[in-house]
Amino acid sequence: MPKKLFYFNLNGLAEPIRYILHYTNQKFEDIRYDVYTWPDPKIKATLPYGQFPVYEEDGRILTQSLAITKYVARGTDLVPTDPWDNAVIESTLFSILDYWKNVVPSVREADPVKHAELRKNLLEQSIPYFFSRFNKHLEDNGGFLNGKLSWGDFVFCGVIEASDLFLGIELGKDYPAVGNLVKHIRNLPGVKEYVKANGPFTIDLERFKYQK
Ligand SMILES: N[C@@H](CCC(=O)N[C@@H](CS)C(=O)NCC(=O)O)C(=O)O
Repeated sequence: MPKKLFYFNLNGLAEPIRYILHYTNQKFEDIRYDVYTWPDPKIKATLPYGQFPVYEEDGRILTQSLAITKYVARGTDLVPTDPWDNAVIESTLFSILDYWKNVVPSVREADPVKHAELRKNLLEQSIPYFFSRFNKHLEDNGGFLNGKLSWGDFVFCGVIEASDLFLGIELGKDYPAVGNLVKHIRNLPGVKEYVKANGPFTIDLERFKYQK
C-alpha cells in the first residue's frame, strides 16, 4: 500500500502526520519541497487546493492536515471511539489553529513596521491569551488534550514546534504542561528515532518573507 506525504522541508502542518506514521510504523515516502523557491506554478497546479500537505495512498489523494492526521491514526488507540472524546480533541485543535493562523502572516510580513507590530501582538497578547488556557486545559486533562495520548496531541505538538521555530521562542518554558506534552511526543518510539535522524529544522526568516 504505497503511501506518500508531500510537504515543504519544514515541520509545520506535516510534522504531526510524519510523527504518527513513524510512531505507528507505517512506511511512507516523505517528499519535501524547497519552501524558498515555492510556489512552483506547475506543481501548485497539480495540488487539489494548491497547498500542502497532500497525502497519497494507493493513488488516492487527501488534503487538509487535520483530516490526514486523523486518517493515518485510524484503527489505533490514538483515535477515541467515543464521539464526545473526539469532539473535545477537535475543539481544542480548532483553538490551536485559531492561534496558528496569525503566526505565518506575521513571520512572513516584509514591511518592518508591520512585522514588528504583528510580532508584538502575538507575543504580548495572542500567546498569553491562548497559552494560559491551553496550559490549564492540559493540566486539567492529565497532560493531554483529552486524558490520554491521541492524534490531537500530535497536531498540538506540531503547532508548538512550528511556532517555536518560526518565532524563535520556546513556548514550553513559560507553559510547562505544553512543554511536557511536546517532550512526551518527541520521545515516543518511532518518533524519537525519526527526530534524531532528521535533525532540527531550521528556517531563514529573511528568505521566508513575502516578496515585496
Ligand atoms: N487548512 C490547510 C492549510 C494548508 C496550508 O496553509 N498550507 C501551506 C503550508 S502550511 C501552504 O501550502 N502554503 C503554500 C501556498 O499556499 O502556496 C491544512 O490544514 O492543510
